[in-house]
Amino acid sequence: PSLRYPPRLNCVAELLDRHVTAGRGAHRAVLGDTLTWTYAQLLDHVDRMAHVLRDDMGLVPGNRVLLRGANCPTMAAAILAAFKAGLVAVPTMPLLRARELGIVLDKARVNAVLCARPLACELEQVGGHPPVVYFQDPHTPDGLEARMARHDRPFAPVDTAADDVCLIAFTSGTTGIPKGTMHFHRDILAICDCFPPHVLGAEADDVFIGTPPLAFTFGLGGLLLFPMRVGAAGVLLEKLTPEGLLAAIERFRATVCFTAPTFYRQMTPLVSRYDVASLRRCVSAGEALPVATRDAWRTATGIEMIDGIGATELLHIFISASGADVRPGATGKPVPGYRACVLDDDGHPVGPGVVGRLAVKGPTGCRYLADERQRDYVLDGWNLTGDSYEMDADGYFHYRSRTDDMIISAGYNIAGAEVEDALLRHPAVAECGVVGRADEERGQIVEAHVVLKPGHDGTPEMARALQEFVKEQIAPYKYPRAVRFTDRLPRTETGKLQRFKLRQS
Ligand code: 3UK
Repeated sequence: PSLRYPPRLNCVAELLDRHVTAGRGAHRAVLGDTLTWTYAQLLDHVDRMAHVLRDDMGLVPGNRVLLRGANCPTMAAAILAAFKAGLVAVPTMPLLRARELGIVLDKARVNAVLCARPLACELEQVGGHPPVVYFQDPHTPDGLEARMARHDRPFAPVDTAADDVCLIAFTSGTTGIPKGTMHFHRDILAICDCFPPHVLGAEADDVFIGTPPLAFTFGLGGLLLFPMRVGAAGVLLEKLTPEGLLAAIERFRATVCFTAPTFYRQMTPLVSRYDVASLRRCVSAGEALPVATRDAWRTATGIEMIDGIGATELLHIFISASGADVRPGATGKPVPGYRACVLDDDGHPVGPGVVGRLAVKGPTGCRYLADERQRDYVLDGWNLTGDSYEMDADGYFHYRSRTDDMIISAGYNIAGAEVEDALLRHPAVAECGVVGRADEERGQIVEAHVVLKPGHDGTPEMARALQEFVKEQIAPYKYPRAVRFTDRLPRTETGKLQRFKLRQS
């Protein structure tokens, strides 16, 4: 891909204004539960909001504005308005608690907040927070909607540099406190010019849909930036259930879906009740995609899923399957524009068939806020994502585990994902998570936490059956010596298994 951008660049001019200027203003841009905005209408909302941010709230380029809201067209417009006004958007996950919000406000040195009224409560518990304007609050005279009504002039994109920061994205943090990562205007376009054209073949008549919040860069790219880059439409819905997403795919005739493996698993048994024939591409990210999940989805829909590994630090997906080039069990190959290799503990590249640390280089990269461990993530311009990977002889990259989640039992390295993959093939298993539990004799033992499908009981016989089942499929020493049944697994808002909680349970 050509990733050359002019030195002065405001990404919103390219993603939004350009379409209206080129006569595509009447094309649908964002689709919500109750409202649809064309590109022209989205532009109008973004410009009014940008005026509020600058003229009413007195924000100047470089200021940081924290954004809080569930996925909806207004939240999308708020992010774009911040970019357009030369501000730094700091979107936050809707479920963040007051304590975490306080950390984000503090770390990102936020100057002002735009917050959806239904999410006001946690914010109000943070002492000394910056000034707030609420949206989804049409009857309050100083709410965002009332303020927007008073501005009807166009807003010219602020003349930002291509490498001015426009976004601080916080990691979802499966452990510990959230880390802030900075991204530039050109990064926003670069992710749109790598994955979507090469892997999705995205075009203007596509309709993108999915679950990840806009505050998670998986959702920001997949549901807003990618469709806008090609003049397509993005569906933004709050709090989707598996049934809700299937119904929405049918209702909006969605063509490209973005969600996490667990959500695909939950949708699979329900698919036949909906018409999802419009779907063309299904992207899975956030954690490894088990072969059993891929197979079940293909059987139910006829669609070969696209697995992609992305990271907040790199903004979006950098290794994935591409079109028909899918190797089940592998994530795929570097997305055009990116390079990847596997390193040993001393930082030297290893050859095919050897497990090591994944390193990635490309147009986007990790820039933590000043106080973070930049040195741990970036080495010589290579990003170390914290994942253990293995490349095969054909150049496909196979995920093994998070580097610090590798289970070491009686001297063997065991990747939890491989055991999970085996368990998920069993007809009684709905969800599972495999972790290492401290063991006096073996150092660690493999422990499986299993959610059974309805109609199955977590009896000792079932536990033994699952153990035997795993032994038949993978090297027997990897079988879970402990099996615990549970009703649900601890997951983040982005669908990631919280392994540390399983280890503590
Ligand atoms: C893990 C995967 C195996 C991996 C993300 C797409 O997940 C995203 O960002 P986060 O910062 O987490 C990054 C870490 O998550 N991971 C993600 N995808 C996969 N592991 N297979 C996968 N397909 O450990 C990675 O280092 O929350 C995903 C786009 C944007 C994103 N921010």
